[in-house]
This record gives sequence, C-alpha cells and structure tokens, in this order.
Amino acid sequence: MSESSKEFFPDISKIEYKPESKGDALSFKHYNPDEVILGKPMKEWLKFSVCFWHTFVGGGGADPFGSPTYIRDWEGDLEGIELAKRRIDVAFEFFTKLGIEYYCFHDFDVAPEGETIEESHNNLDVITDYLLEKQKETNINLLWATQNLFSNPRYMNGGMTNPDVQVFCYAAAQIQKVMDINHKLGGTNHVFWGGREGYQSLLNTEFKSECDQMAMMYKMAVDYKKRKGYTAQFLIEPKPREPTKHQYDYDAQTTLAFLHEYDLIDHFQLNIEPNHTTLAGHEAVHDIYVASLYGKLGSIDSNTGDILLGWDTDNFPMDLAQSTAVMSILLEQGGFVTGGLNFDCKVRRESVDPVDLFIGHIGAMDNYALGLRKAAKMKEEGVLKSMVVERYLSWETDPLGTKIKNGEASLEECVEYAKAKGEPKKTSGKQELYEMVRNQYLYG
Ligand code: XLS
Ligand code: NI
Ligand code: NI
Repeated sequence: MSESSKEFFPDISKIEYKPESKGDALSFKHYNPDEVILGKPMKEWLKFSVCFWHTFVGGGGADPFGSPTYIRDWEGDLEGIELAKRRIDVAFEFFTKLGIEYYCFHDFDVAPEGETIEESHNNLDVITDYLLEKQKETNINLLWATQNLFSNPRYMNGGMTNPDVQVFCYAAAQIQKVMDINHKLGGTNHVFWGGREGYQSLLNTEFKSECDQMAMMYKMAVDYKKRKGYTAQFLIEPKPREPTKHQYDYDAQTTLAFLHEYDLIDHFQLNIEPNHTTLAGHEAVHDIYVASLYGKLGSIDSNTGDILLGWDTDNFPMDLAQSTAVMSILLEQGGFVTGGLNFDCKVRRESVDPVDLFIGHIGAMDNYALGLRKAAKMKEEGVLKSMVVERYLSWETDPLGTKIKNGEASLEECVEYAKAKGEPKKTSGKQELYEMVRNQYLYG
C-alpha cells in the first residue's frame, strides 16, 4: 500500500529558484527548470536523475576502514519488501521536492534478492507494480535500469565473463528480468556496467574467451529485445578498474573498439561517468567528448573524483569548469536523446544529516545549470570555437588538405609537397590564451 500521505522530510518544502537568496542552502540560485536557453528549457538540456543506490540504499557511509556513520530513521525495523517500499516512498518524496523527473536503479537496489531466481523475480514483480503506481502519481520516470552482477559472491569471478557457464546463465536471468521490468516501467535506457567483467591475474584468465562470452551475452540481449519489441536504448558504462584490476570496458575508445570488433556498434551507446574517466588516466571530460564525437554519448553518470584519492569516490560534481565543459559538449550535440544527467554520487561519510542529501543534489544541479548558462554564452559568442577553427585552417584552405581528408591523395604527393614547401613554420598552440579566454567566461 502506498504510504504517500506520510512525509519523511517534513521540514523541507519544494526547492524553488531564488537567484537572490544568498546563504539559503535549500533553494536554486541558477537552476530555473522552465527557463529557455538556446531554444530548450533548462530541464530538457539537463535531464537530471537521482540514483537509487547511493542515495537510498548505500552502506550508511561505511568504508573499508570503518562502520556506518549514519542510519536513516525512516528505515526503522523494516525488512524485505516492506523496507523496499519504504525506501521508494522516501525516494519519490525526495525526487518531487527536488523537482528531479528521472531516477535509476540496479535490480536489487529496489527489491530484495530472493533465495532462488523465481523468488527474486517475484519480488521484482511486486516492487515494480509499486514503482509504476508511484511513477503515475508523480510523473517521475525511469531513466535507466541495470542488473547488479557484482555484489553477490557468485559473481566474484565475473558475470558475463565468468569461467563457469552456470554463472553466465545466472547473469542472463538477471539481464532478461531487468529488460522485462524496464519495459514495464517505461525506462528509456538499459545500462551494462561490468565491475567484475575483467581480470585480477592473466595467469588464470582466458582474456579473449571472456570478451567473446560478453559479446555473446550482448548479442542474445539484442536478439531478445528485438523479439519482444522493447525499445530501451542499451548503454555500456566504461570503467578501467575497481573492483577488478583490469576491466574490459576500459574507457570510451576501448568500448567502441569492442563494439566494432563484435559487430554490436549499432545496438549500443555509452553511459559515461567522469570519475571513471579520471580513473583511466584521462581528464574528466575526455570520455564524454570522445563518445559525443562518434555519436555515441547516450547518457552521463554525473559525478567527480577527488584528485588526491584517485578512486571512484563519487563526489557530487561541484566544479564549474567541469560542468561548463560537459555542457559545451552537450550543446554541440544538441542535447540528450534517450539519456540524461544521472547523479551517480554519494554524500561523504561525514555528511550524516538527511538534509545533506538535498544539499548535495541542489549544489550539483546549480553547478550544472550555471555551467549550461556559461556554455551557452560561449557557444553564442563562438570565440573559442573560432580560435580552434583558425588553428586547423590549412586543412580547409590548402587544396592538398582537402584532398588528403577525402582519401584522394597518395603518399608520394605528400612527399612532393613537403619538399616543395620546405621547413614548416612553428605555430604557437596558445594553450594559455585558450585557458585565459575560458576563465573570462567562467569567472568574468
Ligand atoms: C560503479 C558504477 C555503477 C554503475 C551502475 O562504479 O558507476 O554505479 O553506474 O552499475
Ligand atoms: Ni555509474
Ligand atoms: Ni562509478
């Protein structure tokens, strides 16, 4: 039964846009959902989503060195399905008060895993009936669902890439069920994140067989989707390591190469998480940029790492330079089609108050809204863009440049050209100038 009448954050009302309200943590200074920026309301450019796992399940702030630091009073002594429903009630109040219209989950974030596949499926059926009711009541929708193929000990050696076919088939049962419930809930994407799809030691690993297995699972999922007439967009979320030492979906370029290799490229897009990108040794927006350039940026797990900690710390994205860079890429590609900005973030273990959950999201939403405003101004004025165009101009103005690009030139022609022209002049890359101009937009 829905307990919708019960309020879990009685002291917090709907978060409003109050640009003048300095010092008030519970209002937006920059996020004005219906304000139109470059032809679209802010909420459409941003398509914010809350992740269920860090915000309503989590480990109470536990880390490898310490026990949980907080408990959520609303959980009381509840267990099983009752606890699951309570968390959903709290979550929908939270989404509504924040004005966030999408959410995401792993299968066993929202429903308890049973002793058998049948029992788990039954729990998911009960819970998704409940979620559907909530979605209808609030008009808050599912951005994506995914299967947890990493927490249960059975997956310690991988899910899709497990050496044991029995485990592979168990993973298939979860993937199929998530496809079914995602369809039932109208989810627009289905995410695959391979935390244990990789290896700890090459000594005991058949690398190529494992990648072949993963591709086969994807092919079967694509086939099932087609037969069922499902439409959710498949997304792979790259991450180079953690928990496994090496994960096969290392980064955007590696994942795209995998999809091409196995002829799956037309069926998938990418879900990019900046904290994974930095873990791969790239700067935070690198994978978002690469995915977008190849027409494969489906969705973003918006978060940020801590430069000194290095791991997937899932901090709320509060950095304006990063949000502006992300929004510049999104403006360039015309926004999201099926995806959005999902906050795959958790409050710090020291942030023990329930209100901190609101503050984390509000701060990050505002940071993205301001990033959108800055990026829109940069795009409209086109200063940085024209500097880059200028830098590559020879490829347009020199007839040989166009010929090479069109694949019509030979190596001999290039050599002749080099000889005729002699030593090229050194052209400054002007990085400092680019940084200065960018800063004028960010802080000017
Ligand atoms: C873990 C991932 C995970 C995915 C969904 O690092 O970010 O949370 O988003 O399985
Ligand atoms: Ni993620
Ligand atoms: Ni992550």
